Amino acid sequence: MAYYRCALMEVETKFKVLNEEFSLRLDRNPIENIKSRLKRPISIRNKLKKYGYPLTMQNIEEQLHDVAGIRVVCSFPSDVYTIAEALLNQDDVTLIRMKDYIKNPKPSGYRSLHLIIEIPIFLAKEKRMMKVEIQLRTIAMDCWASLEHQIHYKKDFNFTDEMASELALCADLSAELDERMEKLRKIVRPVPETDDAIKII
Ligand code: 0O2
Repeated sequence: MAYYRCALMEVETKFKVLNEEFSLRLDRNPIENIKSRLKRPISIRNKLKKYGYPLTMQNIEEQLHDVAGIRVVCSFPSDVYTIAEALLNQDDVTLIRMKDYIKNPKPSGYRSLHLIIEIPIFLAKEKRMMKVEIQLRTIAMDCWASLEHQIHYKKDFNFTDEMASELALCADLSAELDERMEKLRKIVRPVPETDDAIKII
């Protein structure tokens, strides 16, 4: 777990550096907040069991991608892609998997950009490659996901179709909020020409 903690420190620093740089260039903070967490031992055990793997160090490293997780909450949808691309352009970051639940939301309405990356951590006598799961989302996406997590996700309650539709409708409202706020941002703070180099994925 100490190695995963080191990997979280590395990735968190990368995001803080990017936020610092972009806030100078854009005159606003593209990252609202960053939260990191290590998967609890009981959740590690349960997930391996669910996939049918015995609890071994090798299986934890090879079969689980989310032992170390970071959630990056951005201001606007375009910030999510700008920050993700800037991270993935770094030469010590290897993309293992990307799932774009913003372009393709889950049936529940869940939206976020998920990346699994591998980065090196440098110890006294060795270099280890570590996997980290990153969830990037906007404030509106985070608001929906946090509330849905409390009332529905993995909860042992028989949700009716009507209740699920209501949650999906709330997700649509949060997507509309993102869209409208982004439109306003573009009017008030158009991206400076010097930022043309920042391509959207
Ligand atoms: P928790 O409680 O947040 O830790 P894998 O993780 O690779 O085995 P999969 O299907 O590839 O499985 O993962 P997925 O669905 O791409 O992403 C998993 C994580 O995304 C979840 O972690 C949640 O944090 C978040 N997530 C996915 N779907 C939903 C959703 O419908 N609602 C909410 N609120 N969050 C979601 P955990 O470990 O499942 O849960």
